[in-house]
Amino acid sequence: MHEVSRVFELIERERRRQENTVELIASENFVSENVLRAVGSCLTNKYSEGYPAHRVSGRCGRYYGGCDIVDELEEYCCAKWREVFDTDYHVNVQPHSGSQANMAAYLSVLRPGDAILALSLSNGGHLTHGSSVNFSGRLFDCAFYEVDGSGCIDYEDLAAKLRAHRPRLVLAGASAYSRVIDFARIRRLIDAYAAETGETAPYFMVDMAHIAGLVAAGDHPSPFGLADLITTTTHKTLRGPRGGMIFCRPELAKQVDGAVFPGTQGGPLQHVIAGKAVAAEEACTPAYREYIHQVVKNCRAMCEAFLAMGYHVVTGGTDNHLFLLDLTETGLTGKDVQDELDRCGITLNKNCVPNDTKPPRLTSGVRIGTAAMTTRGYREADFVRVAERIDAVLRRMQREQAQQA
Ligand code: DSN
Repeated sequence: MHEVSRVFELIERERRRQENTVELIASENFVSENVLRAVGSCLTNKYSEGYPAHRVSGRCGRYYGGCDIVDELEEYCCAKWREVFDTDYHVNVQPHSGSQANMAAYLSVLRPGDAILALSLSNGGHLTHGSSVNFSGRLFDCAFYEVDGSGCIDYEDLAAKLRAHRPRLVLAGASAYSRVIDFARIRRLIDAYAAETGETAPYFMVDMAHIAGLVAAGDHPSPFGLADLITTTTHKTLRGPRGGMIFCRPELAKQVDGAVFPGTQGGPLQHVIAGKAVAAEEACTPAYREYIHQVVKNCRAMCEAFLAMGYHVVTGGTDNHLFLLDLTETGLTGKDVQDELDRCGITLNKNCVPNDTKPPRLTSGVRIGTAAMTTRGYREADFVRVAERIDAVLRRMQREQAQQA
């Protein structure tokens, strides 16, 4: 009993922290009461390894009794997500996270040792896109395309590296990139490469975890119809519970399902699948589309405020829900700024900027996102005020640094 009270005391403290801080972490959001109810429901008690029996013909169904209701729930969740993205792609809603979704997506079409081409982590990519310290870099032979001098994806570098590395899978997607990713252009580059070499085209995978909400609302070009495999998390701009999903062309359905279970996971989390289904219901509403439009408008307004105050923003602006402040000229590290803003009630994260000379534990930049505070009702003027508050903190830090020198 004592331990239980301690846990709820900590949850209450975290609830108050979330309520009383300005949340600018680009990958976070605040879920609805209904998502919380679903995730905290009795579904957490249920084991359901396998898939609804009739889902993929020839598959085994579930390995446990009592699954009729969760079968219906999982089918419903899949149908709603297809509706959100207006797609006939197959979807698997069982991945426990974005990393698990990526792992299963890779293993559905690749063998260990196969080559992958992805955006480098230091230029906005993700740990699971081939970093040497991650399973992806250890299992696969990874090469990376980079950004150009303005910080935008260098599509010519991508084309050159396709030829140099002959990957079996090309990955697009990022966790710190503020511009539109031209999925159609990457598709064309892959097809041109295949036509030129006479080889089978590499698989095209998109990890749309950050921008999935924008894709759903029509604020970012869709990868559906272009990519073979699409992974996402459900908790960022999609504003659902923490988790992952994989979409794929129907002909890859059996491989993807097998790579999730039994390939990389055991029992699915049906309480989280229920939360994902609620998030999908919410994402189908006009109110959600309005919300995402506002996220993008807020981000642009805040970014322009920083530019007007003389700050350097990577790529010079933003098209989505986030941007990167390059602090190099201030002499401050991303870590010091993150820590100081934490003390001031503003939460964000340090982030590498292109060609960063500082190590990842320090960095020369911070990443700023508007999804969470837009959920809290912030509009353009509120974000401009937050930018001014951050500016005041950064100026004070610079003064203090100059006095210490
Ligand atoms: N760690 C997440 C982010 O903050 O972008 C991505 O998984």
